[in-house]
Amino acid sequence: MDSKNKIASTLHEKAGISPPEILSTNVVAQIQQFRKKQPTSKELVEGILDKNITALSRAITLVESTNTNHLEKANEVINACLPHANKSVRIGITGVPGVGKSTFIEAFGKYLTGLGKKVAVLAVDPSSTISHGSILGDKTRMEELVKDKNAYIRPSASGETLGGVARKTRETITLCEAAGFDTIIIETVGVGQSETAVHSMVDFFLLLKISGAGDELQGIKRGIMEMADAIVINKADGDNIRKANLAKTEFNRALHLFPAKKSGWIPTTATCSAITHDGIPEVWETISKFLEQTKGNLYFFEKRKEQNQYWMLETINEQLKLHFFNHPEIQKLLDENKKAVQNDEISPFAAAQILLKTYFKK
Ligand SMILES: Nc1nc2c(ncn2[C@@H]2O[C@H](COP(=O)(O)OP(=O)(O)O)[C@@H](O)[C@H]2O)c(=O)[nH]1
Ligand SMILES: [Mg+2]
Repeated sequence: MDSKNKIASTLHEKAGISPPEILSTNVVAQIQQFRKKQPTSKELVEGILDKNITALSRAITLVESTNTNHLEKANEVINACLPHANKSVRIGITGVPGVGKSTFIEAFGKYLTGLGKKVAVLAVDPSSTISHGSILGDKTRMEELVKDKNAYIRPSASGETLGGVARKTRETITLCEAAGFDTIIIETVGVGQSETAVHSMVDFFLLLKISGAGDELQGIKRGIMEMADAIVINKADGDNIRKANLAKTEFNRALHLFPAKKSGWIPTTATCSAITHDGIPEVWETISKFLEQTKGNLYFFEKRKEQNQYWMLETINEQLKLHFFNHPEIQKLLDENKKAVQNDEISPFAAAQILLKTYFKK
């Protein structure tokens, strides 16, 4: 490398040497151009209603932004999209890592686009902020679906809290529906509280399982089984078919021990293989029956209304907390009071009062 290049490269920058002017003017021009290209909320809404995927992706990025200046614009877009949303079925899919969720969604999603449906796949995975990598793994499992022009796959929003990630996914559902997607699939990992959040934004909740060493029910969280509208034993292929059928019987027996659901729907069990596609059409058949029944008894619509109220309250909770904990004075006081509580210098309740009083005086 000659000496001229050395100076031009930021890697070899020496203290006291200002960067070559050409660099900074280029950057400024790029930023200016980028700013100019930022679409207005009206342009975004028009794009979404026009089924323009770039506009949809940009609007989702706006919704996911942690920049408070973007919040207002995001809300404008969502409000304008609301009247065009709602005409869809929202399906939640959960199961522990490795059970085959992504592979299942690839097979199921392709089956649905084959029926002429437009499928959006979203995820609620608060751990993705930490692990970063899981999204890439998922996209390689959904190779066919990624290429399908009637499918749209969006990885989980990242964020500090499950509440934040869940709210963003919930708003993304609205945007996808306005863009003409009629089947929304939301994947979540079978850890933490993310199932509860996803359950409160979907119409149908599907629990994926695999057959284990015989004691199928061990280690399964009661709450998750209670939420499930269907339990599907995946990987029912090859030598596994017999075991999968046994597991199905066991889950079926266990499901009968739960109280009847408000929807009037009796949860079903089935087996499938995301690899051979056996049992995949039957999953859709089950969901169709569920829709017919719950739309017939109006539960479907009531639940969506309830979910809307729930999300209003959740959003208030989340924003209040965020505002409180991001307050500079609170942040300072919080550290001090945490230490004081730890050292038994003040009771937790008294410390909380100091912080809350300071906050509400603002
Ligand atoms: N034999 C078999 N393997 C499967 C099936 N579904 C998924 N797998 C495999 O299980 C592993 C985990 O799948 P993945 O979709 O990434 O699971 P996720 O973590 O739940 O999303 C992968 O190696 C898949 O190829 C299936 O139906 N049968
Ligand atoms: Mg996965």
